[in-house]
Amino acid sequence: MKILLLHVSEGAERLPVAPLGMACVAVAAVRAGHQVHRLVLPPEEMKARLPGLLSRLAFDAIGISVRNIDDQRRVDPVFFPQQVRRVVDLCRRCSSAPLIVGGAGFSIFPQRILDYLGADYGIRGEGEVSFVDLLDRLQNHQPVDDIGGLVLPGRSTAIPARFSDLATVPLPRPGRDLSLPAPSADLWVPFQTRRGCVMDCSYCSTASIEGRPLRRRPAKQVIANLKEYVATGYRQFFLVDNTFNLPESYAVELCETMQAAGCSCVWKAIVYPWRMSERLVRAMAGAGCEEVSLGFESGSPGVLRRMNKRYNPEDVIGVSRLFSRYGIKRLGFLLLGGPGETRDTVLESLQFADDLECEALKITVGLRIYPGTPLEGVALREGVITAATDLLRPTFYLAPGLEAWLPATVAAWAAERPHWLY
Ligand code: B12
Repeated sequence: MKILLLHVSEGAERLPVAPLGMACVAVAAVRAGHQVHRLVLPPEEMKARLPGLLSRLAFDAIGISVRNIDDQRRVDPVFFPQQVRRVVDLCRRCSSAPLIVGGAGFSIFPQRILDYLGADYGIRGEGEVSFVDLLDRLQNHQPVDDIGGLVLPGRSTAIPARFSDLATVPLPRPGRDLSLPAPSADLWVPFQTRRGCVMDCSYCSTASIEGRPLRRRPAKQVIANLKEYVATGYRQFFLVDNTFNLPESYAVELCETMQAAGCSCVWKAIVYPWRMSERLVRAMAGAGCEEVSLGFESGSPGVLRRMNKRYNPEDVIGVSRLFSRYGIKRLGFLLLGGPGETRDTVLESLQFADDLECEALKITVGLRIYPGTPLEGVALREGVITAATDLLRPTFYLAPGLEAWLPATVAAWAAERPHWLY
């Protein structure tokens, strides 16, 4: 089949990231024998170029990747599906091909987005196997109803998402599968070594995107793929795994194999500040890790418990010191205003973050409420939302009594600390 894959990017002015999710789906479709065209453009350019492409080439199916719903800003958030809906409208005007939607943002709100966009099919969770399965069945005029993760318009029961053994899922290669700008100091190529997250942080949407069971890619495949990027000039990677350090045995194996293979690359990773040994941190430094996103979120034991975090502030201090000792920069994260937050716990967290002396700190005020999370339950019980609230529209939890005080207090602390981002 002749397939078009679309990803509406956010333009250069925002934080640009390469469309890894779409590339994963593209490489799977190509391997299955389909002919795949890809278009990754900001909204205005998409509007200008898509109609011409659709009239020149008759596509048999169009896939649309919906990565982001919003920018998670409580005040004046950007709502991205609006831009995607315009793209859907253009497709409808210029083509009769079925429209198939997937992606991280889509998987959080599958039915709602499918209906909002007016697309024909949706695939929740991993795209590789189910997308190809759907294409094959459409081509052969077979029923599609039992495809893993399939979402259909107006259908209330969704089929469970499919989660594969990653060893069997093809990896995108640079250029051919994942189009990237020329290498530069600002470009951090997204790279994934595992999927799933066994943690259950009260506000997190990851389970609906990647599922809970952790699936790892064999270290040998990871290294071989990294080397393909390095050979084409890309040496900086952003490891998009939710928690690079879990499980620790796999993280150590990856780092030691990378170092032994002489990958000559540098990378950043996201870590969960819990159960990190010196052996792992040493191995990360040896394998080229330059910076970690240290999502400690709070310095208050009570608030951490309400977030379902497994660590306490002492664990964070220990982990942070280890990174500092091995020369790995720490980008700390604070998430303020969740259930149980008070003025005292906010001040405790700000002081805690200050004492950690991370090289940079990102502060978010208010927690985005995602469906199916414990946070949604709290928000319902406290009357912050009702059963009728449309959570697709950026909706935030902010503990009572902090509305004006919290943003002003954070702004005042950040004003005196140029390495704090707020
Ligand atoms: C790593 C990460 C980042 C890194 C990216 C680094 C880099 N160089 O790429 C950084 C920190 C920079 C970042 C930034 C942002 N991020 Co982010 N990020 C993630 C994270 C943890 C992983 C994303 C990833 O690359 N996954 C790996 C790829 C392979 O998976 P995937 O994209 O989901 O694709 C699979 C499926 O979705 C599906 N699929 C994808 N496309 C398609 C298409 C079709 C047709 C089909 C059928 C299937 C399909 O198949 C793919 C393969 O299985 C996710 C959370 C998560 N667990 O997904 C959040 C996440 C995607 N980010 C999110 C957000 C909000 C953002 C920001 C807007 C934050 C901000 N305020 O700036 C920016 C946006 C940047 C941008 N320009 O897009 C949200 C999106 C939800 C929302 N509320 O909008 C998420 C879900 C986190 C969350 N809060 O829940 N992010």
